[in-house]
Amino acid sequence: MIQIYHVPATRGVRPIWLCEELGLSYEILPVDFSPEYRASAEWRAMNPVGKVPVMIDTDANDLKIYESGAMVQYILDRYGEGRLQPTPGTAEHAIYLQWSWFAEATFARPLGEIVNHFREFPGDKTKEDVVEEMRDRARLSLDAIIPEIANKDYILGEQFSAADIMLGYTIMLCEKYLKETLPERIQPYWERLEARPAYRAAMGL
Ligand SMILES: N[C@@H](CCC(=O)N[C@@H](CS)C(=O)NCC(=O)O)C(=O)O
Repeated sequence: MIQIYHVPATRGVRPIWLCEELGLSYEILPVDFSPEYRASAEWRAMNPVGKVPVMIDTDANDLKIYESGAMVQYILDRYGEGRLQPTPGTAEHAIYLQWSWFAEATFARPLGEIVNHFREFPGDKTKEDVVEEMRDRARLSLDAIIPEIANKDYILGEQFSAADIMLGYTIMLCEKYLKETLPERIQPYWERLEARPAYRAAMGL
């Protein structure tokens, strides 16, 4: 059984969305998201940097993973039976990996900095120029996606893949943390993703 320690609408959405797409059973274990609990010895034993999500696979010696992208890749490789990713070692798979990593390492990073900034410098201490720089970086990542989805339904082509799950979560963050609506040319892609029953289930919608 895959267990996901999760806080609603946070990165645990990615492995949950994937389990829903693949029809795998999983269990959600709620986590107290307060800074105090995440700094506790109990939670640091689960995740040494105090973040969520954490995944345990009880069918694999209680294997524990605490990076959402690694969870997605593990679930695909162990339980996916070839679905939702190209064949490993091919050029298509390299592009799939690129977008999966891009989603978290490049695209989500400035959005995470916005969240951190508001937490560390609330109210009058907020440095608008820092936040705006992070918004610009996120906009640049959105711009990088636009030509890729111009003539296709999903990031790899006509087939939905787990790279769309990785990107979809980050686009959802843009909706929350950029002040403006998403660029018009991203909208059809995003509407396609957010309409998926598996996404809606993972978000509790
Ligand atoms: N790269 C990690 C990022 C995890 C992460 O930043 N999680 C957020 C919630 S979505 C969190 O726990 N934030 C609390 C904090 O950073 O203090 C992943 O993809 O799992």
